[in-house]
Amino acid sequence: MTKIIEIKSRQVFDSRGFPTVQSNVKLEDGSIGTSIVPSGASTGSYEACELRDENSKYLNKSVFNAVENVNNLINNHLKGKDSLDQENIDELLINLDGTDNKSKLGANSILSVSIANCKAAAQSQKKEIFEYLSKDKKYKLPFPLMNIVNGGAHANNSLNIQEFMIRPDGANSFEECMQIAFLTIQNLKKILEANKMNTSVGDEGGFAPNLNSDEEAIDLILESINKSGFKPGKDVTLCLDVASNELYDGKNYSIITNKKISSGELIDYYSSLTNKYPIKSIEDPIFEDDWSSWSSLTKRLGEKVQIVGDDLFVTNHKRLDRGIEEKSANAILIKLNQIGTVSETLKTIYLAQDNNFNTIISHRSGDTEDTFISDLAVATKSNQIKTGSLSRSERVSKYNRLLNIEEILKNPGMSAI
Ligand code: 2PG
Ligand code: MG
Repeated sequence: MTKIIEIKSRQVFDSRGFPTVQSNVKLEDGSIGTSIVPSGASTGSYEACELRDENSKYLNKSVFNAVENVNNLINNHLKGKDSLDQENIDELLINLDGTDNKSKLGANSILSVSIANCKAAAQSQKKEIFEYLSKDKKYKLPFPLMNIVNGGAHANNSLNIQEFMIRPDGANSFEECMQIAFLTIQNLKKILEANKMNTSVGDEGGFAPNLNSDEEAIDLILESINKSGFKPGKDVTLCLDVASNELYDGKNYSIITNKKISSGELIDYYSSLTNKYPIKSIEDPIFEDDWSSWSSLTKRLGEKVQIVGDDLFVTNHKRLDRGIEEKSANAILIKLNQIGTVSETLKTIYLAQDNNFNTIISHRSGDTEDTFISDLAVATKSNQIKTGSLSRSERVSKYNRLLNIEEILKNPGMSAI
């Protein structure tokens, strides 16, 4: 009864209004799983391939070939296979593609089917997705790394750092995390308004004002934390995603306004920044190929700061293996579409956790109403999730799902549906 009978895909749109792939997997017992894949703007070079058409109708962004691949090749190949064997389904997809970076069928087509299959299987077992995905039926709600100010490739403003985030470390429940983040964000809005600054938001829902420097953004966020009655560094800490690939010109980094600095100077800069401010996490501080500077930074700051590899690891267990060996970081950002299947993503998460790396489940800057990552975070007991600000429904939907899960876990036997 859990055999796949049909897989169907179509082109839909993500939060930037760009085309993306939506797929349904239907099982013999009538269960249906649906998934829509996200898409990044500041992508790492080692990510799995996102297949887009060369077609001027959609400015080379359409995904009709990826959709065709699902409807024909993938549908024919997976029909009749048992949906409950996720590893086998993913292996069949990987082998059907046959390339290292999923460039034949496209990681977007493959991932949409992989996730939709997992959801259909959970439905057939009458389980919540997080329950179905869990190895040991033990769960944990993650702390949100909540975006509050957008810069870099995610906003049309003057800020170099891509994401300024707050983490409500003092909270005792997910609901309390949301309350702390809500107050801080609303107070920042008031502060920006009082300073006659722009309160429109960037791709991930954080404010995107034009400021004189990145440090000014940090000062304003600290002001909003204090105004909300919280203690910076205790109740609320700061987290950054530098997305430094975007700031690197092959030699130097442009992170400080009107100045170019070397990797050594950059490490000194992070050291002074984390001494001055309650910054507890820095993602992609160094560009993706400079492994030795990653190790130097982790050696210098890793005891007190979470050093997160996103573009460095691209959710790929082979790159993570090297990072573990070389002590390049102490945390990994997990994005399903960087690698392309649920099984490979789980493998990377558990490899990281077995080696004492924190795992942070993440959205993409172009995201959708799909909330699978919320379930993934809870199922894998990842202690953090990064899924944007408290605005824009493609971001808020993930938080809402986590609130639902928190309620389900408090009331065993109840269902959010
Ligand atoms: C990142 C992500 C998500 P993008 O760099 O961590 O915030 O951005 O999806 O554009 O790669
Ligand atoms: Mg990143």
